[in-house]
Amino acid sequence: MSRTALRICPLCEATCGLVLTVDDGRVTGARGDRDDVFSKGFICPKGAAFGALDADPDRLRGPLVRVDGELREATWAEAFDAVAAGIRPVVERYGPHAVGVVLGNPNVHTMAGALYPPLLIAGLGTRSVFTASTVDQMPKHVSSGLLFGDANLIPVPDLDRTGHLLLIGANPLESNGSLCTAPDFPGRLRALRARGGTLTVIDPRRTRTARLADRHLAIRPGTDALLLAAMAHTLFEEGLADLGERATHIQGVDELAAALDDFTPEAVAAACDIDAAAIRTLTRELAAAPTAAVYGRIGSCTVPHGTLASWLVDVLNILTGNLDRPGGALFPQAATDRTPRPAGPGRGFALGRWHSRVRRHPEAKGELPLSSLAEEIDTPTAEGEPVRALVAVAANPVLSAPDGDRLDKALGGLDFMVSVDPYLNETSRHADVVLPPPPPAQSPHHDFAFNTLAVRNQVRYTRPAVPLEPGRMAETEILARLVLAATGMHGADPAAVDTLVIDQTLGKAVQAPHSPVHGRDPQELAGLLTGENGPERRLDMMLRLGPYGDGFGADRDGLTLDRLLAHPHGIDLGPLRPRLPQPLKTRSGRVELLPEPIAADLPRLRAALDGRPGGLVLVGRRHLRSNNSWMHNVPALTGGSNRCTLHLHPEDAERLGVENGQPVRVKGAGGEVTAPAEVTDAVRPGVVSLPHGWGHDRPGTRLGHAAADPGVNVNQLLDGSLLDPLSGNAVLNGVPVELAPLTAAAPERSGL
Ligand SMILES: Nc1nc2c(c(=O)[nH]1)N[C@H]1C(S)=C(S)[C@@H](COP(=O)(O)OP(=O)(O)OC[C@H]3O[C@@H](n4cnc5c(=O)[nH]c(N)nc54)[C@H](O)[C@@H]3O)O[C@H]1N2
Ligand SMILES: Nc1nc2c(c(=O)[nH]1)N[C@H]1C(S)=C(S)[C@@H](COP(=O)(O)OP(=O)(O)OC[C@H]3O[C@@H](n4cnc5c(=O)[nH]c(N)nc54)[C@H](O)[C@@H]3O)O[C@H]1N2
Ligand code: SF4
Ligand SMILES: [Mo]
Repeated sequence: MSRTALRICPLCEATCGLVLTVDDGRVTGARGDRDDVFSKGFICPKGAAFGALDADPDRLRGPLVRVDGELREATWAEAFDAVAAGIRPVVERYGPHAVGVVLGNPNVHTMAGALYPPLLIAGLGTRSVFTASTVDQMPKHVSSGLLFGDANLIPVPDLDRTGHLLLIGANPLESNGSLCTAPDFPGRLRALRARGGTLTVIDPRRTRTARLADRHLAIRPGTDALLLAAMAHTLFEEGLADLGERATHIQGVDELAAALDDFTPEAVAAACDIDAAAIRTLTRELAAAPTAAVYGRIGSCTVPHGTLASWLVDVLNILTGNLDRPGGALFPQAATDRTPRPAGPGRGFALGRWHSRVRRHPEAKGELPLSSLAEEIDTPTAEGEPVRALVAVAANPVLSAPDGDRLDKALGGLDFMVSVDPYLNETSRHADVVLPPPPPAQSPHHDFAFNTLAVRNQVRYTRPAVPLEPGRMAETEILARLVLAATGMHGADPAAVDTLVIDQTLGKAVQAPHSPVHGRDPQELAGLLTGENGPERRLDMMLRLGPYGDGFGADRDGLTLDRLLAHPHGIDLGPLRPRLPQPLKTRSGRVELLPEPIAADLPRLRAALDGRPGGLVLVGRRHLRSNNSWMHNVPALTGGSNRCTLHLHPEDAERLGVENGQPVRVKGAGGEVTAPAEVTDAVRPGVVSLPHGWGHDRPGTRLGHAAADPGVNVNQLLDGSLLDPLSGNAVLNGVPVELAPLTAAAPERSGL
């Protein structure tokens, strides 16, 4: 029997609505949902391969528990018994910080990942928290925390209305966008150009996005903060700064102008390898555009001045009057956001409330750098305990983080490790217990994270497209049981976890004067919640307390889970709207343009003015049919141009005597890898590029297809010491490397 079912795609940040074809409980096809209020039918090759990914025979079907050194199939009860028995003694003997928590990227793509990890961390009381954010966007969180008082308040370019987009270190034609949720990002960029707008791309590679642009500047990697500082400087120098209507909500303009005094276009030109005249033109165009948005992503974050670059992106939006105005960069308002409180001073954003044990890295947003995970496990110090037990949820840091070999070894030395992961891969192979979530078709979906970053306010929820197979456990239940097992409540009813959250949240809401439920009885409110299970009741609660909610009856037309379920293609909540000053949580209640930690980091940027790196530097790249480390096991998504090759410019190839296809040894501070050369002028001279997430040749994994063409782990070139100091984010781009061509017959065949 063939039927269709709706499912929001969880495979990248674009969150497209899909129509799945289901035959006998198996997904046999996927197409874009033309009625989806947001994606309107768009689909990419990854979404189209949803069925193949869902049905990957290498997905684990049940839990694994290590017995006598070997992972064996076990019952769920045995698996959670083993988790409790593994974690509790470590907490009791060494304290909570000896238990590390590692959260990977797919947590932002599942409901479970949004709802339970915060409870796990709070319940354990551990400060040993590491996530994919510190190999990704932590600089943006820190800059938003400092500017706006809220690390999660990130302005998003108003793609559909802007007249001018300056796109820095992002390649949405391959990535489909990031920190800017926009189904059919490519189509939206084409529409920008079609309506007479301008697209400028800053990227050391001539990417597919750059080819679409009016102008592409191939900057020297790692120097964007200098370029952006020079643009801000030019706005002041040429009298082009104009804060517009929001000026009353912004402080620190004069101090900012003084702080950027040295960063003239002429001063930065050599380091960036961009003409001073071009920088001035870029700036004048940005200032002259009727509306404009500056947007930076991976290439602007994962660099030595990631926080400064992220800050300067918004500084430019602010100085050109484009922050918080239609066509500029605005703050989305998601349906599950907290009830908006009245505008006014907040608690501000603190950095470095505690530090990592070994190298004293400051925490940011409650996290320590993922780059320091290995040393926090393998290096004893006089003070504090090493991490001895690890909970990894949807994380593959052996491939995603610097120096995978060291981490691989460190994980092998843990007292206990549990992985919540569908695959036995480079990281989960070290676990003593592996808890596999069901495939995506069997999971419900709502985008808690990405709706706060979407270019249009909208809300969608899809129930599981296919019922849970026998023997499967929903990921929400897996994580609820994991929370109980890890926090000394092993065996309690997992529904109690949701009940506890609901009671606490409603208890607080009724006390908040600005809440629509102020003064009501929390038990009565809890009784009003609908939903088939705990996670659905929590979603209902968040929707009803949220900015569009019914306030539990206060607004009859407001949002509830029932109303959302009656709209299976979602509910459109309109274009992004100006919101200042309401969401600001700085101590001043205003946008603080020159926060102290930023000012204190500017001398480091000034020192970079003299930088003229002579040697080769490495940057990354993404391929449309791939996603980080976990989609190389699907035949439909591999092959063709999706290969782990080393891009290098013809001039560099000639100088080094490298021919197309020849194996090349790449050496970095953390190690070396060998990959075949792909000579292409898409990279600028002096820059080589390797994609990440490859290196599937370790023993003990169960990734049949990926292991057949494993590629190499680019992060082995890093030793984990290069960080953006304010955010603890790893430097993954602009990393110095050396090349040595090998003859095809050389023994080093890894990655070929
Ligand atoms: N050199 C270099 N390194 C990089 C990057 C780069 O650009 N260059 N990019 C960085 C970025 S942006 C990121 S976000 C990180 C990603 O780093 P990670 O999050 O560590 O890696 P992923 O490959 O996204 O997947 C993590 C794990 O999630 C599992 N998984 C997939 N679906 C689910 C699910 O539904 N539930 C659960 N529980 N698990 C699931 C996968 O099997 C995989 O083991 O990598 C970073 N590393
Ligand atoms: N197909 C696919 N889609 C994905 C992913 C994937 O792995 N594959 N990963 C997802 C994840 S987790 C994320 S975070 C997003 C990332 O989304 P994007 O940020 O759009 O990702 P990239 O395609 O890596 O684009 C980064 C660009 O920065 C450039 N770059 C490198 N160094 C510098 C520099 O110093 N300065 C400048 N200006 N540019 C530089 C690189 O050449 C590259 O083109 O993509 C998401 N979507
Ligand atoms: S663009 Fe992203 S969300 Fe849309 S179909 Fe492709 S992978 Fe899925
Ligand atoms: Mo990411």
